[in-house]
Amino acid sequence: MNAPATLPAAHMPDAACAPVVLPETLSGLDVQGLARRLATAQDQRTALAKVSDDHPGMTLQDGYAVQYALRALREAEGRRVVGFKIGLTSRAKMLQMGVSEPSYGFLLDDFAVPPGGSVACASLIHPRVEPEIAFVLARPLRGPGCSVADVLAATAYVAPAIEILDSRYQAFRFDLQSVVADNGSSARYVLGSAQVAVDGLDLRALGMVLTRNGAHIGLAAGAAVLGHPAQSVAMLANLLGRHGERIPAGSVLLSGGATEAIAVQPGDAVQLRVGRLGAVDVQFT
Ligand code: OOG
Ligand code: MG
Repeated sequence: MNAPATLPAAHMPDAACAPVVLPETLSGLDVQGLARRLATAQDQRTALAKVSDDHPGMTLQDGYAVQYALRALREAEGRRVVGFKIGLTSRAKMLQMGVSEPSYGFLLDDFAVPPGGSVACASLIHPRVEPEIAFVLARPLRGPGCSVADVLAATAYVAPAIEILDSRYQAFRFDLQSVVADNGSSARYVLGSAQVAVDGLDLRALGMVLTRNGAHIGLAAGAAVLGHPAQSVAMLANLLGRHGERIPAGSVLLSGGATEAIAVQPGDAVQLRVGRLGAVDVQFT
């Protein structure tokens, strides 16, 4: 594995500047109330009806207004944003969730699970795992106008990653505006210890093999994610750029599940192998 020459301190991005996203149809009071409702659902592990049930006119921008309010609540608790995830970037995921557009969310410092670590199912509502390719940035990225080449040039390294989702909505049922409000079902992630530079690596052709207790539960190639996982990161930078936000150096970026997400339960041992990036494991108790 060709280790990159200089590595940023992972999980220590330089100062992020969270914008305020104004709602379109919701009142400021609604936005704060929904953000608190979602934070409480997460803290108390109780599933809610999707937020658009009570606000049928709410738009995607309203969803992001709630997500940014949720982020402000978490930051006020002393938690730090260490990166972002983009989701619903593969056909498999769009079909599974009935949503046809990518969306992004933030990753907090305490979402990170060490490779080989364990996650208590009781700490979550109904966890699912996804096979992903993670990017860690050496340099900041700012949309609009970010391309695959810009992403690859700004990347310190890539690593295999298992994202652990946990929708705060009953039965993982939602529409795009509701899942965006719920921070894209973000809960935990496990980054493999491989730190592979992208030079000479064709991310599209990397095989991704997800197993649970030794049995195959997902098979894909990097190209399952928008044709190229770096395309997905470019889209993330461009979507964030719309809200005036840049992605700081050192950020961890999850490019999206390459297969359907799979439900897990106590006793499950999950492994993801990604071509030359090696393997990452997580246990559920
Ligand atoms: C929404 C999050 C999707 C991905 O990688 O596609 C996601 C969900 O399916 O709950 O993280
Ligand atoms: Mg994901």
